[in-house]
Parts: sequence; structure tokens; C-alpha cells
Amino acid sequence: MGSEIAQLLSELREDEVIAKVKSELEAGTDPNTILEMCQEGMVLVGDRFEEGEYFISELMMSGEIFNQISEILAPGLTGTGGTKSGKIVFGTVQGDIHDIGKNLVVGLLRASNFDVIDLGVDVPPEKFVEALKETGAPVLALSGLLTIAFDAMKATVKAVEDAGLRDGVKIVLGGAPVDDTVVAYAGADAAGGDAQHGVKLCKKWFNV
Ligand code: B12
Repeated sequence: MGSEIAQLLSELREDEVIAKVKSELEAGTDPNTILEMCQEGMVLVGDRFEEGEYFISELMMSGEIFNQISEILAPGLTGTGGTKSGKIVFGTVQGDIHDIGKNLVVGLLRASNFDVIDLGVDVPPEKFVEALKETGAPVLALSGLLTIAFDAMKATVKAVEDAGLRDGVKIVLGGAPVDDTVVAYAGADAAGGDAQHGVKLCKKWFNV
């Protein structure tokens, strides 16, 4: 079943995959599970791109379909209620414009009552520093999907250090290629994993 959604998405069969997502939801499948299947599909799209079978237009199309599915799943992915849990400055690092994953995590964090300052994509280090100063946020979340994003993450951590803010700010990195090696390379605090894991981590950091 999971592979069917992944397969349909990877083949960019828009109407069929959306219908399948809806029927799975109606059948009571956990939206988080459906989301994972869709991520699988996006990885398959990436593989086809690497193999030269797909081009940028197909990447864009997959992003478009994924965004539509995210909207359908969003209500089921809601977090806990209550007061605002804390401020988080978030953005995709300089040189990288991938934001589908970032937007998902931002949505989930907001649904869990975090006050997220979303700086968008291709964000230069100094813009992150400025936002941390303005908001006093104790958590900085950086997203990046390109290999070159690792250097931008490192530069961003350094800029936070140079501004004298590092001791009061925890930094989480996310995006498919991010692991503990990247965290160590960039000098950050943690790898965010998937969206659910990222939210859990922030809850732990904010003690909520
Ligand atoms: C869609 C897509 C695009 C779209 C992006 C649209 C958009 N608005 O984001 C477009 C067409 C614009 C695009 C462009 C390019 N892309 Co592209 N793209 C993809 C693709 C197919 C899917 C990415 C995606 O959205 N995945 C789904 C989301 C939900 O997953 P995610 O981002 O990983 O996010 C999840 C987690 O990682 C996590 N997460 C994400 N961020 C954060 C942050 C925190 C703090 C936390 C806690 C968690 C977290 O939560 C999310 C949910 O669980 C990937 C393939 C892949 N394998 O990833 C390639 C891929 C990332 N792209 C790639 C490339 C090469 C490019 C281009 C350079 C192509 C070109 N020649 O121009 C450009 C780069 C543009 C730029 N400067 O950024 C390569 C990168 C290779 C590399 N090693 O650097 C990939 C891996 C494809 C491949 N296999 O070759 N791309």
C-alpha cells in the first residue's frame, strides 16, 4: 500500500496519487504514515533525476503534487493545544531554495504552538543573526537539501558565534542529507530527522 502511493507520486500521476491519499485517509490510515510514503516517493523522484530520466520540470511537478498532498494531510498532523511554547527562527540556508520540507516542519511546529519566525529560502547567515537578535529566540532551525548547504550551515553557525549569541541558542539542522556528521561539521547541536522528530526535539528543548 505504502509503495503504491510512493510509486504513483514518483510517476507524477497527480490525480491518482491524490485520490489514493484521500482514500487512505478515509480508511483511517495515520496521516503521518501517508506523509512518510510520500517522502519515499520524493526520494524515487530524486533517483530518477539523478539517473537522467527526469529533469527540473519533473522535480517541480513532484514538488507541486507534494504541496497539494501536504495541504490535504495538514489537519490530521495537528499538534497539541495550549499557549505559545516558544520562539524558533527557521529558514533554508543560503544557496538552497528547497522549502517543501521546511514548510512542513514549520506547519507542524506552529500546530504545536511554537512561535515560528520563518525567514524563507536562500537566507544569508547575517539575516539569521539579525532575526535571533530581534526576537531573542533560543532555537535556530536550519534546513538544506543540497550538499553545498552544509557549508552555508557551518557559516551560519559561525555567524551566530561571532555575534556572541551561540551560548544562548540551540541549533538544529534538517533536510534529507543531514546526519550527525553534518552536525559535527557545521558545529550545530542536533540533526532534526523528520518533521515529527524535529517537533519532539523542540518540545524537549523548550521543556513542553
Ligand atoms: C522537489 C525538489 C526540487 C524542487 C524544490 C521545490 C521547493 N519549493 O522546495 C526544485 C525543482 C526547485 C529543485 C531544484 C534543485 N534541485 Co532539487 N530536489 C527536489 C526533490 C525531488 C524533493 C525534495 C523534497 O521536497 N522532498 C520532500 C520533503 C518533505 O523532504 P525533506 O525536504 O527532506 O524534508 C523532510 C525532512 O528532511 C525534514 N526537514 C527538512 N528540513 C528540516 C529542518 C529542520 C530543522 C528539521 C527538524 C527537519 C527538517 O522534515 C521534512 C519532513 O519530514 C529532491 C530529491 C530528494 N531525494 O530529496 C531533489 C534534490 C534535493 N535536488 C537536487 C538538485 C541537484 C537540485 C538542483 C541543483 C537542480 C539544478 N540542476 O538546478 C536545484 C537547486 C536549486 C537550489 N539552489 O536550491 C539534488 C541534490 C543533490 C545534492 N547532493 O546536492 C536532489 C537530492 C535530487 C537528486 N537526487 O539529485 N529541487
